[in-house]
Amino acid sequence: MNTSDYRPLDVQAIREDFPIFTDSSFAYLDSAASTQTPRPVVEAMDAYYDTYRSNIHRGIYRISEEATDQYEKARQKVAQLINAQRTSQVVFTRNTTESINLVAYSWGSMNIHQGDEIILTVLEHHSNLVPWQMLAQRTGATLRFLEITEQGLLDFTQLHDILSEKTKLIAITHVSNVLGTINPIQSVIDAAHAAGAKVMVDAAQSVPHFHVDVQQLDCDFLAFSGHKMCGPTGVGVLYGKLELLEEMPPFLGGGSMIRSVDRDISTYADVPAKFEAGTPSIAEAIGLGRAVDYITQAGLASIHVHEQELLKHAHQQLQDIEGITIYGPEPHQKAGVISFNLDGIHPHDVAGILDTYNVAIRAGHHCAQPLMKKFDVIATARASFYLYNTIEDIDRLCDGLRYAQTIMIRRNK
Ligand code: C6P
Repeated sequence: MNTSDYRPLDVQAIREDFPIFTDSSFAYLDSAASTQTPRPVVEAMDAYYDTYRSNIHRGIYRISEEATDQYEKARQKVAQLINAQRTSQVVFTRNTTESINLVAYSWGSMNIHQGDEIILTVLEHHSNLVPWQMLAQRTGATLRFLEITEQGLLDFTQLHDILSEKTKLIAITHVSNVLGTINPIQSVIDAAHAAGAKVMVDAAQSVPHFHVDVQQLDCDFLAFSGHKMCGPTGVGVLYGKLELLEEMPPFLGGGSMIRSVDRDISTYADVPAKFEAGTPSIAEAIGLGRAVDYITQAGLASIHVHEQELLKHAHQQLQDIEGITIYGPEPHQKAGVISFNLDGIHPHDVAGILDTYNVAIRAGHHCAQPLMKKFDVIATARASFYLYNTIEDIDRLCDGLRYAQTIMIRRNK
């Protein structure tokens, strides 16, 4: 883990940037679903709407040039964040889901054929599963799955059994959104490349939380969402190796993605424009650029260390609650997510009662139904952390869980 920019976070100062935390008793513990937005990000988008709102890449006038400039600067910031070699390797999409679908349709239609194999893991979010199922159904390819150990760690030893010359792609999440497990993706990428396969990394839960360096990893594709890293909804990122993006056909056709258009045929723009058909999410991309500044100023290593402290405290405190089952590995093997269940109380009831206690968590299958089946549960409760969370938030969660237990015992009498 790169710790070069580590310094302790000033969490109280950070919280002041988020108007929602004016209510200091509000414990927002659902950042894995979507984070809160700091004022500087909202202000950057307001500045676009108030002072230079216009379309990009087409206007020959001042405010349109300003909008184009800010949009492209946001791309540069994202490229720097993940250490992409070139800015053009960053494609703006709507979210992680769209980025993965883009690869499944575009790269998949050229490179996946009958009899080919795609390796996934049982930890995948539906966004990194369903697009590959659809591709397999279209092409006659087969999906193979890496399982996990009882502790919720990837069973890496299996990879060598299922990796073969038939494997064309491994699609793997960097961090599980349910268990928080940090997967050993460097080893997976190295093994995949040795076998001639490409790797798509779902980085929705990693890029916001610690340094991710695409050149060091040597991954072929990587996807993440702006709304999970203090940015707005409606903008996401696809990173790809340039030679792959260049040979891939477009995903959506329309304006902005063409070089020239005739009645029967068109030629296409260079990457990334080839993959950005139509008017993009301009304000949102600008907001994402500001969000990248925001989390970079806080320091990705600082965010990671802070989340580790919260996780350790949460594990210690939650373990003391009677009838609790915690899913997933030890804090040092995961990012800021903790899933659990309380004996005899449905996780939806847990979340509902916690809401009355001013604590927001997520409950459900977390768009990871195969993983729920693996643990033989239909749902879990999940608390997830980010740079603005405090030890007090976790203590409030634990108090709220005890409160939920007393209420349910009373109700069931
Ligand atoms: N997980 C959660 O509460 P989108 O919706 O496209 O921005 O992100 C999809 C996605 C893909 N991969 C992982 C690992 C994810 O965690 C998510 C989103 C949210 O866990 C919403 S279901």
